[in-house]
Amino acid sequence: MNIFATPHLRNVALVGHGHAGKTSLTAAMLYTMGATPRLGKVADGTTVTDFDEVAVAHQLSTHLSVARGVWRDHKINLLDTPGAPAFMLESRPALRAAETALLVIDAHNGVEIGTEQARQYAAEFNLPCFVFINKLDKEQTDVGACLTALAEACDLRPVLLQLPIGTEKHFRGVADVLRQRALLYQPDGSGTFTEDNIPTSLTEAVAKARETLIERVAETDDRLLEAFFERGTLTDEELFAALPKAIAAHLLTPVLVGSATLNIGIAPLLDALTRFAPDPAHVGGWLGTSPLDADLVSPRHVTDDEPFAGYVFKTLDDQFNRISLCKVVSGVLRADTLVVNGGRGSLEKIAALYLPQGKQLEKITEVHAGDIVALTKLKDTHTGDTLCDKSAPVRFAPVAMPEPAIAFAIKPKSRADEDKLSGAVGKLLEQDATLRYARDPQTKEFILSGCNQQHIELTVERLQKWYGVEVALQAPKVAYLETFKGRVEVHARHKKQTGGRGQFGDCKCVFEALPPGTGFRFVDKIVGGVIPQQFRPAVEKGIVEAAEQGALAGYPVVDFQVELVDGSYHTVDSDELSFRLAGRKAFRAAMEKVKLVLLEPIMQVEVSVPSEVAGDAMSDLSTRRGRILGISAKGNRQIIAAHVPLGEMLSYATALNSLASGRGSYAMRFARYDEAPPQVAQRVVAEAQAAGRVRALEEV
Ligand SMILES: Nc1nc2c(ncn2[C@@H]2O[C@H](COP(=O)(O)OP(=O)(O)OP(=O)(O)O)[C@@H](O)[C@H]2O)c(=O)[nH]1
Ligand SMILES: [Mg+2]
Repeated sequence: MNIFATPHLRNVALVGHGHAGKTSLTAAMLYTMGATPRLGKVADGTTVTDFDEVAVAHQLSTHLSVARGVWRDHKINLLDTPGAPAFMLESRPALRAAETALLVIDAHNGVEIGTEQARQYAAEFNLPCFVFINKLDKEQTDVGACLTALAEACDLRPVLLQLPIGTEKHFRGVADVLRQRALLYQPDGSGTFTEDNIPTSLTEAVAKARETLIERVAETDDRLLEAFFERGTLTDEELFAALPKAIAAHLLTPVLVGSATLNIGIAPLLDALTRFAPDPAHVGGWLGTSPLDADLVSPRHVTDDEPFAGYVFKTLDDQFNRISLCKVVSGVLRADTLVVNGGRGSLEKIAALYLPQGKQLEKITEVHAGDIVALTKLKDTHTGDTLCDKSAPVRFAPVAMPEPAIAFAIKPKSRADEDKLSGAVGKLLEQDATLRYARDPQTKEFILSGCNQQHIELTVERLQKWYGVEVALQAPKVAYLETFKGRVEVHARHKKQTGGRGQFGDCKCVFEALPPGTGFRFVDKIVGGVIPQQFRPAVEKGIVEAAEQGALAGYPVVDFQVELVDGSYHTVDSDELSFRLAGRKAFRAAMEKVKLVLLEPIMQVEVSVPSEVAGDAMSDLSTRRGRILGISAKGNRQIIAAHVPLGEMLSYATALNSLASGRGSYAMRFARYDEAPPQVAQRVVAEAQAAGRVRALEEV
């Protein structure tokens, strides 16, 4: 049975810090639900959700992945997401498609920066959280510390539904706070357990946890609070009825404990999700807009009774097919349906429907509101698009992704690699909404931008492994510019007499520097016909061409004005080319007479670090010639805003990583160009000369 109605669906996004055990937990849940014949292991590359070879090679998830199982008549869609900073943004579309965020915590490490980040994303998408404290078989675990940090750093109201039985290698089960029973597991990973009374060593702690739970639940509802004051407790019925409401209203966060790799505590987690987590209809509706008028709000309710609308939250490429993962927001979608792409207006034929199980697809005939479906062979539908019934078009806003923070130049290793590059990168861009690709018009380099160095490195690895394109990774050259100071008048003449018809162009121009950011301006001041009208634009063209390569270090020259004031021509020999060459000559002559200046790009940088290293981060920015604009506190972190030359930021990712012990992050964008200080200019000029980028002035 694969078709489930909305109330029997649960969409759960597993999110949290890298390495916390999300993929292992997904594997344990799938195995416990009987969806896989064996317990998949990250180390062996046998999990359902870490299927791609780059992820397996690095033992981390690189993109979101969906799998499902059935538990107590409910279908649970699990959206496993990456926690490494390079790929963590992938958890955003997963959270968009889910109704519950399952925060996975490493019991030894406690709440980490990725936990806080995942919590923030969950809040942004308005999702209630469940917490699974994983790895209780590890040494030095502290559930109490996790609860404190969940309350303080994550602003949650955690309530323990279970207590661990035993610690470290003696960890063998969980004590159920609600039912006051002990689940004692076989240590073989089979998930087999027996039920027993709570061990005496834990009875007091479990009784206390139950009291706290009852109090916390009572506090979420005035009527319950009254009953609680009257009777001093709540009935099980009251408790079970109130818990899901309190969770869905973000008033409480249930906390469960266990070990993914030992398969301990998984069945009770699945129980809790089916009993207490909201079904897709709980969110009420999705706010869409009319495709024809973005101001016209068009809400959709998560119910089979409304026309079909779905949101494509992820695109995968398994090298044969493009697979679009679609969240069915409203209506029922059946195979062999014609739908419309709400944003693009194009029609899409949905020939077949599939349920995703990692990379495997299983054909089905229909899906209901709230479910997740995989579609293949869509012609013109991309991540973030809406598909809908033709009779009721709608468009949901795509999940916002921040701009990339780091850029690298990639150099194809051979001609064949260069030919394949654009196509292959195009496919990667389709699958990774955080990647950007462009050709730098100035340096002619192919620029790949992403979240951090690891993101780019693994993308390059994927280019090679998936698409057979080999590229070398280089730090991008900084796009310097040139300008000059002052005003100068030059007279340039291009004359050539070689047998037959000669060439003649002659112009007098005034070059004058303009304020930064003004660009280039050409003013035609010719009076009478000393240069005929049709040749004057040729002078400008010659100057513009020559200005592409400055005399200082070969970078484009900007921010100046040229007045064409005088000149002469020859009735036979003058032509367009002659005046273009005269213009070039004028430019070069002018550059010999003025003071040349190198401009460097300045970036607006925002750095987020734990407060204790904020001082170090600021002095590091100063040594990078940064100007601190401000600093502000955000929880126990400091956000530093600064202007820093791009040339000083190329190795910043690595430096920040060691300075903040992996707990720092930064973003930057272009702010403006500034005059480079002499020592920088000298270095850049020397490098340009060594690389042969500066042409001799007389060479025209
Ligand atoms: N001891 C122990 N190790 C575990 C447990 N769960 C996961 N691990 C190990 O922790 C490591 C990381 O597990 P993953 O499941 O890949 O973690 P993840 O959260 O998916 O990591 P990312 O995808 O990179 O965010 C692997 O080596 C797992 O074998 C556990 O319960 N106990
Ligand atoms: Mg993972």
